[in-house]
Amino acid sequence: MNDLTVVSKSRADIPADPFLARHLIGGDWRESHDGQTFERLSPSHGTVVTRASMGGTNDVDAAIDAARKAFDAGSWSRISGQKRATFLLKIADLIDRDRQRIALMETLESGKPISQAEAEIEGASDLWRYAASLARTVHGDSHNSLGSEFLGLVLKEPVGVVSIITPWNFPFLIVSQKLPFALAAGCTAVIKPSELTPATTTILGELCIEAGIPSGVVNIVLGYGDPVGTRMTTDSRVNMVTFTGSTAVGKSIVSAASGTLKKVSLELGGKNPQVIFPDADVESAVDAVVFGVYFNAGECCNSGSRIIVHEDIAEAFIAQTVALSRQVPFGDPLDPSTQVGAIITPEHQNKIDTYVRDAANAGADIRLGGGGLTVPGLDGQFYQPTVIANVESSQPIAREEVFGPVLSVLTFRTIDEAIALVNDAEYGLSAGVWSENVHTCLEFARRAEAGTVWTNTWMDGFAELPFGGVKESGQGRELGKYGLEEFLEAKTVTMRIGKSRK
Ligand code: TXE
Repeated sequence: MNDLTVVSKSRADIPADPFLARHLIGGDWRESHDGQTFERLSPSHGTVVTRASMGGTNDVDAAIDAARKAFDAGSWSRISGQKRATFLLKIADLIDRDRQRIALMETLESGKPISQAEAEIEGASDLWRYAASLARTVHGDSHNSLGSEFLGLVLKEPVGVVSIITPWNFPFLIVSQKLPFALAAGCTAVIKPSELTPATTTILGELCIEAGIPSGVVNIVLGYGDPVGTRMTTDSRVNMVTFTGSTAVGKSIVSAASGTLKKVSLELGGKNPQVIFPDADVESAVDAVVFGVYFNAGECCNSGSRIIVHEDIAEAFIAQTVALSRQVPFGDPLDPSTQVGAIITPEHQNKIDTYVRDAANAGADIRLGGGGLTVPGLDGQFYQPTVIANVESSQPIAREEVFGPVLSVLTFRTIDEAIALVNDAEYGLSAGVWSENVHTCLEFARRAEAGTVWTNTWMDGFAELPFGGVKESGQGRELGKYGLEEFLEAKTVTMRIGKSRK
């Protein structure tokens, strides 16, 4: 069992009845047109925790229709930023009020530790507050250097109806990285959460209604990528799709949306490197590496799963990482001490294990973990914290998103070699550098192909700072003023002063 710190105590927090999730369409809670439903089993406790309406094309069509009508009527798009901000602030307060209920459902559906779910909900309400502040900043430019006969105005207008498609790893946070920014811009929305985690987005819909958001501004359709997601990307009444999920589905969304040339914003996967130079504060680096790879059981686009450590300190670094990994409380997600919870589905657990087996067969050296584990008293899937050394950059475990608590370790000798390894990747979401030399950090930050570079830290995020990737990690940015800009179009108004003499 590798001497892991296993938390097996199961608490009796699971509600007796499953959460009932329905579609939110035009301000009404609706069953599916054809009455179909689906269930979500808790990945840690094996009980049905949610029963949800399963959307079909009729349901999506109705939701898009409601969002389109609300946008065109101007009940949201044409009110002042100050009024929109008031609604967003109210929703933030309601999220705070209900944070325990939301966090519990997030944990029950996703298997993440309850402490991490609580932090996620807190982070989400902060995003709603930040987006409220942006709602009052929407403005364009004026150009009075066009000669005395002309004045130019650039107006910023809402894109229109936005389809929001989200994954299961941070359901509440990710919808909050998109929806409040779209609303701040004046857009209306149709949202589809992952079929694995429909509950907390439904709760968010309840809070939007309670806050008094006009009917049709926020719509939710539950169900699968096909047909719900595909319809949301092809319908001509939708102006933009914002998606977080796998690179494969991201690519299919780009081609599906191209039929109507919708704007598409994508936050996709990552295989994020952290380079540890010999002059690094190794204790802090080990601490951050262990946090960065096991957080959310590694089911995290920002997982720091690819360590590139200088060969002089590699063995000591690996030994310390393994020792600290053994102490990470792992098991029952409902226990407040747990830091690594369950894996989202049995299929995903198998996928993680296949990556690890294949790496071992290719000669990599498993220093810790390397398999699933039954946690006493629980009925779900758990994967042991795993550390793998002697990994080559060409191997799938070093290039592909494992999305599990699995750390791959590579080594380097020179900064050029380290940066070549960092950039030898299809992905480009985030990268990290550990060194006490500011010149090394800055050189790394300039040369790493990534949307975010962390220096001497990992995974700190702020509402003010943009987030997104380059290469196959996506396009567009969330958060910060850039997150608002995604949902705005520039309109040029050219005004002639005096009579036209053409
Ligand atoms: O994601 P999908 P999955 C990565 C991670 C993971 C892998 C698979 O590597 O192992 O993706 O996860 C909806 N048109 N990430 O299968 O399928 C789907 O219903 C429109 C990275 O769960 O991409 C869900 O709502 N929508 C990641 C959402 O897309 C479609 C987060 C994401 O599902 C669709 C999650 C279609 N054709 C997984 N097909 C990150 N960036 O953090 C599916 N969907």
